[in-house]
Amino acid sequence: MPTPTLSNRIQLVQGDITKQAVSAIVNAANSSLLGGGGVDGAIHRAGGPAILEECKFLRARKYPAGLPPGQAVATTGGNLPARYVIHTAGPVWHGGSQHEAEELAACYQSCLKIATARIFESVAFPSISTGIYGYPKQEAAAIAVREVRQWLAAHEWPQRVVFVVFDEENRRLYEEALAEQ
Ligand code: AR6
Repeated sequence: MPTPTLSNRIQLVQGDITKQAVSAIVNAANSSLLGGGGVDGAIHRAGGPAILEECKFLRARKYPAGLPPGQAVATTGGNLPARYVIHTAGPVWHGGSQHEAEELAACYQSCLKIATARIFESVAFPSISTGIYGYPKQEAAAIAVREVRQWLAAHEWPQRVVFVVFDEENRRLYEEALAEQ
């Protein structure tokens, strides 16, 4: 079989991340790990109570002060088509001077690190921080694409990354970021 090129290993899909049949989907969570709105709410609704149970356990045992910024942790995918959920808490946008870009990049790296260590075949990412947390979408897309490309160039696993965008604007911005760099 020919070696897949980097661009073959990255896909862009517009739709609902909870429907993705991948090894793991990433949740744009918050440090409490106890659920919320946006994609976090959608994942817990679709995945059922097993995800929240594991999140509560992790919160109590491993992260009593909350999941630190830029870190990630995996749980079951419950009833989702994806076997696992990787939870990460993106930065809240405060204008860009409070290390938001570094923190967002760290989120992507931490999720990918878990995927590599656990030999996940495929991972789907939402556009972390670009909803309720208010991160400018164009900058966030550029960081997402840059971090995933760098990681895949250096690691065999995950073999495939899917960017799942919800809205038309993000779809266009990711298309541009993927075409550009
Ligand atoms: N599939 C894919 N993308 C989605 C979906 C979905 N089902 N639903 C929303 N998006 P957000 P944040 C997109 O607000 O900005 C929660 O309360 C959405 O259009 O979900 O990181 C958490 O608990 C946007 O582009 O996450 C935190 O408190 C992107 O997902 C806080 O929100 C992220 O939007 C995190 O805020």
